[in-house]
Amino acid sequence: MDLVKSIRYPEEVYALLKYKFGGCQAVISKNDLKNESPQLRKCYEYLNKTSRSFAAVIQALDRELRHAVCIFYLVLRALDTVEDDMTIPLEVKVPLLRSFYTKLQEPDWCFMDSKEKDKIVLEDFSTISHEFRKLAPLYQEVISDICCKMGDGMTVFLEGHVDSKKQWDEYCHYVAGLVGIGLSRLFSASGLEDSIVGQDTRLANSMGLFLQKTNIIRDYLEDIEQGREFWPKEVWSKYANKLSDFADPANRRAALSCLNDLVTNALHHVPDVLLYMSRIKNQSVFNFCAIPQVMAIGTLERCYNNPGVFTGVVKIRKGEAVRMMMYATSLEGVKAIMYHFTAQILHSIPSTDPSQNITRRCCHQVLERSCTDKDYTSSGQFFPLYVSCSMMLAAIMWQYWTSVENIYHGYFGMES
Ligand code: IN0
Repeated sequence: MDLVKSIRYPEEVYALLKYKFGGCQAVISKNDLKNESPQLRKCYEYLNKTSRSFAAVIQALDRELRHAVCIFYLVLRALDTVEDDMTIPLEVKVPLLRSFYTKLQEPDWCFMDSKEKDKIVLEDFSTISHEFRKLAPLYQEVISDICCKMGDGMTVFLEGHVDSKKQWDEYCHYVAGLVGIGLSRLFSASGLEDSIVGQDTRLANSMGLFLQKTNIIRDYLEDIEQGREFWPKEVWSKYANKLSDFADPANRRAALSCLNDLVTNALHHVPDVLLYMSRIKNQSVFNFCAIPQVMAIGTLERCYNNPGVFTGVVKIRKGEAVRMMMYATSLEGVKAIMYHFTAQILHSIPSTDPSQNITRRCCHQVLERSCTDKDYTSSGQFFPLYVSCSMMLAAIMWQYWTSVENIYHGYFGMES
């Protein structure tokens, strides 16, 4: 199906085929777990269960970092699962979030009352905490400190709404900025990156804020349906009386104005992201950091001025994602991607948009910082009909091949 969706985009078809036929190894190498303990293997199993695509990027990290980041990710996923679970009463949830970091030191601690899809990380927390205690003390300190701060911060926003823009930054700092700060400290502690990467918390925070703000913008409908309001009131109240009004097609223009206002807010983090990326020296760390950031700018561009945000899920095509991932392996590549999507936003600013001047100014700032000789622009060429038909045939064979492969894996649990 992915190939069919990209059929009109030659560069994406090429990227998908190249990726399938071994190109993925250039970005994501296989992690050999044969010699690792059963508990650590279980942790990687949970990692793959909770996030298939991101798990691959974690496993491609150089050895000294891979396990620490895997455990960090699972511990964060456990904390996040507690925060998200609306079936846990507040009298249980608040003390649990606050004391969560102490559970890392309790060999038998687990939590069996969650109803969330990733509840396994809480139910088998003892396996994760066992591996946590085997990490180098420096890594343990970073993970524990971040969990302590994040758990505290999460309790401030349990009512599920955000008022001012300052509060928006604060909420995103707790759930994502702290992740960036923790990861950066792990990178420096591993010796793979200079100490400045771990010390410059402002830049590390911006890395997380850019990702989380993009998620919040994209997830408008899903959050509204679950009674959560993560779009800041200070912004949406300029355009509506209630945040949920944007879901009504009668308020389309106001909804788009608010959306564009928030996309502009998120875009302001891009210069920090580029500066952070320019300091990363290790190739595996670079890919690990760059992939989510380029996905975010792609998603943000897709969301800009798009009514689809208020009616469903706005997503980038798999072909587009793979193409970006393969391009984002150097600073010049990341700059080219940022430049491309920012230029696209600049060209689609409506002449009636209330934030148009700020958006234009911000886009120009990003374009200035991301100027490079490399070009990510697609050729814009479409295939002739006979080529499209051949591609379609190839796509059908691909689908057939993938389903056979899936059945094979289902039976034998083999990796391709
Ligand atoms: C992440 C981040 C992440 C990766 C690399 C560097 C980072 C620096 C600062 C902050 C976060 C950083 O990346 C993941 C990406 C991810 O999970 N993508 C999903 C797709 C999606 O749409 O959710 C996937 O399945 O591929 C991320 O989003 N978060 C995250 C969580 C833990 C860690 Cl260790 C790293 C979540 C969040 C809230 C943005 C921090």
